Amino acid sequence: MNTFAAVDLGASSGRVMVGRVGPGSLSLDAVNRFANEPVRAGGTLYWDILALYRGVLEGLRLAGPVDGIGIDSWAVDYGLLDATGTLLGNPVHYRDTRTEGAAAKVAAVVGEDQLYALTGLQKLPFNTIYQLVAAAGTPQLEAARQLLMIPDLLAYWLTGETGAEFTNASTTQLLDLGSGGWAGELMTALGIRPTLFPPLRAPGTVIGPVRPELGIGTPDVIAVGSHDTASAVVGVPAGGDHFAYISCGTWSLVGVELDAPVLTEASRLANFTNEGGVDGTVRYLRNVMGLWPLQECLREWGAPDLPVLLREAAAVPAFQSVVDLDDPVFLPPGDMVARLTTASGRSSFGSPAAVVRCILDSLALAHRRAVRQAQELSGRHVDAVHIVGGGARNELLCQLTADACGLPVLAGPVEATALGNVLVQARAAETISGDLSALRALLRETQQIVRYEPRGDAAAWRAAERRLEG
Ligand code: ADP
Ligand code: LRH
Repeated sequence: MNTFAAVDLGASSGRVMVGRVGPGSLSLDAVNRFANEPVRAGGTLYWDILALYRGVLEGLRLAGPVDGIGIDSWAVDYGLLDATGTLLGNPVHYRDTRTEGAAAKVAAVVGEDQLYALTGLQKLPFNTIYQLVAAAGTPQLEAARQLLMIPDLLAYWLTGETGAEFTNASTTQLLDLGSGGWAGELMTALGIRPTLFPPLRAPGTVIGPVRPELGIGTPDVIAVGSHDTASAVVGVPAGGDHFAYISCGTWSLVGVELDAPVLTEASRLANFTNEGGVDGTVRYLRNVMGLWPLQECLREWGAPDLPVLLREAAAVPAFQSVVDLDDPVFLPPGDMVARLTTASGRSSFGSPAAVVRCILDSLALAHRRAVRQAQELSGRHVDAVHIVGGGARNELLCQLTADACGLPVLAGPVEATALGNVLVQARAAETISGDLSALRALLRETQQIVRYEPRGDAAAWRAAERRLEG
């Protein structure tokens, strides 16, 4: 039996978890959970990276002696280091508006079809490529000597070692899908210095021991699927390959796992992405707005009790309002109820429960569309949908997703990301062995999974979808 610490930073909260792993056994306990609260200062939205690092250090202290540490976080964001290795300012939040207009600047240099052929990535306004183009010419970027993605930055502070873990690097839109290396020519064409990017490292490689002066022992930090969604997909307890997954938290990442990318024009136009997965897999998926609108409404309402609100929402009649959650109007923080009201065409929702019902009906519809498109575009037929992440606790959403997709939903684990993180460490440390299907078999043996059968109201979902496309 070995013990591994998983540092998992989501957009809504961070946590340090301890996984105990042996052949045939796997358990996970939270040792520290902390809020992830972005800060707006001087008109820019930042991550509070030092508060997150403090939460990580406290968690690692509480975890006690471990055999390894793995770090994952949300994608696309980065910190810049100067020539002395000092962080140049706070990392900017991907929901900051600085990237407005950056996509047009990139498109003037490289066509969107060319960019898709090279990188395989969906066009999200906040991809690292657009953030760097938006930051061009700033003194900060001029002074930068190294760019580290968020998990790589934390690993650097823990070990002194720099590098770029592959799965998260694949979300920058600066990685060449064909060669698997940095797309140097693309960077140069866009005025981004290729020397900013450290060498790539694969999940499962040892980054280095923790620096003794941190006072938490000297366990190895091990590269995992450091993009949280890559670790979440490892943590999907599926048998076989005929499954779709929804990694459901702040975002819903909806897709299938493939051996090779899909780079067709139809795929590009549907905005499906080919992100790098663990063990050379491709995470063929689409970003759906997820529980972000709900999180923002809860913030606006002063954090009411979510389970109570969800029970009330379950009693609200279905489809009173549906909105297109793919609309970028929902991306920035603030005024979420007003934006939902406008999009719904109503003058008001009447109650928070009605707002929540609108979000969940709409999210289930978006899940339905993405699961269907993932199958059509990839040719992979699926016979079940796995929901992992915090959204797996939302019974109403799981049931609505089963109904909308006309497929069974298997919900859980809630902490799939931390489990995927722990499993990749445990395999690297040779505590366990096997391919992804062996790791998933261990999850099925040890983790609680709740099954939701689709209820037979397919016509109502088709009608709601038509109303939305309308
Ligand atoms: P992220 O990694 O993006 O921060 P998580 O996977 O931690 O997100 O999921 C957070 C979401 O989980 C919240 O937005 C909330 O909607 C949902 N959630 C958390 N607790 C509950 C609960 N008790 N019942 C239903 N949903 C919950
Ligand atoms: C989910 C996630 C997602 C990215 C987004 C920025 O936490 O990593 O996969 O697209 O954050």
